[in-house]
Amino acid sequence: MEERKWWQDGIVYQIYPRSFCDSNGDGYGDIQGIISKLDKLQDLGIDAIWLSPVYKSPQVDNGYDIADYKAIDPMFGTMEDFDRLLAEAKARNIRIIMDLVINHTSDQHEWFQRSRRREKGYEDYYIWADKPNNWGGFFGGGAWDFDELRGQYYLHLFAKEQPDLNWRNPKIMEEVQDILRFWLDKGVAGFRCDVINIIWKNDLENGFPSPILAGLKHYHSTPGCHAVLRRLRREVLDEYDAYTVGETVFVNEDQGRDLCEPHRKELDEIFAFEHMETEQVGVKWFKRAFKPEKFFRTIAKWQHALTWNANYFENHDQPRSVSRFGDDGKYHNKSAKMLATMLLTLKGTPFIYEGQEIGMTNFDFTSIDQLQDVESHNIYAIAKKIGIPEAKRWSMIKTSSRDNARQGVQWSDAPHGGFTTGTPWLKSNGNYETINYASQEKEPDSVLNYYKALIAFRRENEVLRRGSFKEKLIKGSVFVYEREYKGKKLTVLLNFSEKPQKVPFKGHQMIGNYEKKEFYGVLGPWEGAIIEVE
Ligand code: ISL
Repeated sequence: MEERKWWQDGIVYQIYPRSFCDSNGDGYGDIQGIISKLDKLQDLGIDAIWLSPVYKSPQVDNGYDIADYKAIDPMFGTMEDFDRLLAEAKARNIRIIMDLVINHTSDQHEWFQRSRRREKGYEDYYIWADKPNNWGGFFGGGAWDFDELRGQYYLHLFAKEQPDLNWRNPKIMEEVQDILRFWLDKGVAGFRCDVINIIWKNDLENGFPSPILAGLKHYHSTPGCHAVLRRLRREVLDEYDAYTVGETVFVNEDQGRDLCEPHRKELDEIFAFEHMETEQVGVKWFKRAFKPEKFFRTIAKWQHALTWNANYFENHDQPRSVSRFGDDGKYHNKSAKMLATMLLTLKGTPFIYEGQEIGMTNFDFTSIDQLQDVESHNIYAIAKKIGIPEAKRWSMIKTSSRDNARQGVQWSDAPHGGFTTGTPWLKSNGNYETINYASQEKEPDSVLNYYKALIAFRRENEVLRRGSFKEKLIKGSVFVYEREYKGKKLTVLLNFSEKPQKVPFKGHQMIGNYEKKEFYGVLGPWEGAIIEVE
């Protein structure tokens, strides 16, 4: 009997806590809010929650700047709340996966404060230099800032309040192992590892001059990083049979394989980015029209590249998939369901991002002041500085800002979609009266009920959970693939357009977003169907 892990049969649901559900009316989502919705998540049929950071943080990057890895930020609640969440989730067979951010900390972390003061033992916790190199940061601009107190520059690949840890210092390995044990002893199931393939810097040489991430080569998927991952796994994670999924930026298939193929004993899964970048021209701020065919080819390539995939179309950094790959107007319902059909039928673990299961859409902001994201504001300012006209700047932000996915989850048609009874930290989306959880629970034909049906279908269907993947047709807006397990087969047919499409397949429909028993060879607008080919 081949050994199966829970995550090979399971579905993961990502919660971005500050936007999920506010229980106390302060405008920010919190842990009690999450607990109050666990029944709904159980009903949806998920197996695990990946919790974006809830640790103590000054929230410059919404918690991805951690000031204390072993404390809960008061904004989200207390450690008692967290323990209760774990227990309540467990009672519903839902695991909790924590977000592990170990490339950097907050500048308010005690380690950084001590390092600035050159306190004994802490001098080398971060990457200090007398002279900065030419590396650029992920949020635009340079990657170094001067610290007056220490009289040296420090490296920060993200916001200036997020100094990079110095993994060459063996103390960092010790500290992180201790943090892992702290959470694993509580009973968490594993970790989603933030920008994990850039933690180890080979050297601090200048990178080839480039406006985008000069220096990447010097810290991208380095041997040092692989060594760290192997040690974390061997020395801690395996002891708890813990699960890891790495957020691995800019990886090609070879680099991806090296990070997560089983024999490497590093990560269990990776979030590759290539399928999320097919409309990009260099960086996400410059986009061309979405071409489904390119998207399908990229997905198919990665399905073959890895033994096991982490499949996602959304997260807290990406625009909403129905607005991006589907049609959030006339075909909102159909296209959101079609995307669900794809997400839940690819080989690998499906990741659903909060609100995706009701087809939440991109934001409806009208000015930059309504946005909060540090990255959006940085990029907007840089674009202004280099003379990009206002209209273009705004369209860059509109299509690509991370705040597209960060508006409060729309639970009902109450003010602010029922996300909060107070003033939400980020303006709520005006479409909550038509797109919300409560009404979709009642509506048999809703996106939500389709997710539930598909998830239930998948749970009972080992071909979907375990089968191989083979593309059968990739043409224009049509994607057809076959899954096969122990001689049993099924075929998934998708139409990424509102134009009907003829396809050379017929058969009995098992499930789909158009109600029918037989599939006769024509895909309707935004149709997604799973059939047994005759
Ligand atoms: O936003 C992005 C993708 O379009 C990236 O540049 C993103 O910053 C990168 O994927 C890293 O993301 C992760 O680490 C960041 C944090 O801001 C993101 O929210 C997190 O997912 C720094 O911790």
